[in-house]
Amino acid sequence: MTRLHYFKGRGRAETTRWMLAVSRIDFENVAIDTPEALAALRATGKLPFDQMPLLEIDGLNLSQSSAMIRYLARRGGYYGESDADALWCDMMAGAVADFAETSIQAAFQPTAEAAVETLKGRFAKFGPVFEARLADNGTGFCAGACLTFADVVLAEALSGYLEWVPGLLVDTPLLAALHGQVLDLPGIAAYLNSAQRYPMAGDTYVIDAARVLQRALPTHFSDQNRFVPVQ
Ligand SMILES: N[C@@H](CCC(=O)N[C@@H](CS)C(=O)NCC(=O)O)C(=O)O
Repeated sequence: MTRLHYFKGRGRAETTRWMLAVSRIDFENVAIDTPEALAALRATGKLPFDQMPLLEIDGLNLSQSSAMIRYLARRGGYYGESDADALWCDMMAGAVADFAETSIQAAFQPTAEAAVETLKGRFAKFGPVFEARLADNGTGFCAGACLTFADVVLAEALSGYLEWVPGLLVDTPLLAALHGQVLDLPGIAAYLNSAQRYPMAGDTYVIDAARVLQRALPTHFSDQNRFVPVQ
C-alpha cells in the first residue's frame, strides 16, 4: 500500500496527493498528529533529513515533495515528451513552488486580511508570467502538448489561492481554463470529493503543526511557546 505520512492537513504533502490522484494510485494518509508519532516515524530511519512528508511507494521511502512529484511524473508519464518539455516542466514547477509557498503560509498570517493581501501581491507577480507561458506554449498546457506534472502542481497552487481570493483568475483566462481542466480530470475530481482531501488550513492546522514539531506558534497566538519543551 502506498502511504503518505504528514500532519493532518495539506501543507507540503498536497502536491504529492494530487500527483497520486492524477495517476489513480490508491494511497493512505498516515496522520502524524503527536510529537510521539513523529518521534516514532523518525526512529524508523525512513526520513533521511528528519523531515516530513514521507511517501512510501514501490518499496521506496521518498523524502522531499519536489522529488515525490517528479518520481510520480516519471512513473506516470507526466514529464513531457522531450528534453525541452521536461525542462519547461522543471522551470514551471520551480516557479510554482515559489508561488505556492505563499498559500502554504497563508494560515500562519495574523489575519485573513493580511493573508489575502499577501496572496494578491504574489499573484500580481506570478499570474501574468504563468499566463504568458501558457500563451507562448499555445496548447493550453505548461509544457508540450499534453498534461504534465507542472500543470497539476500549478492547478493545485491556484486552488489554494482561490480559496482565499475567489475572483483571482478573472483576467487570466488561460490559467482559469487550465485550472478547470485539471480539476475535471477523473482522478483529481474523485480525490477532491473524497475524505482524503483535508480542508483548507486554519488555526487548527497551525496549532497541530506547532504541537507535533514542538515549536513556537506565530506571534499573534497567545501563549506562543506552549509547545516548546522547557529546558
Ligand atoms: N523541502 C521539503 C520541506 C520539508 C519540511 O520542511 N518539512 C517540515 C514539516 S512541513 C518538517 O518536517 N520539519 C521538521 C524539521 O525540519 O525537523 C519538502 O518539500 O518536502
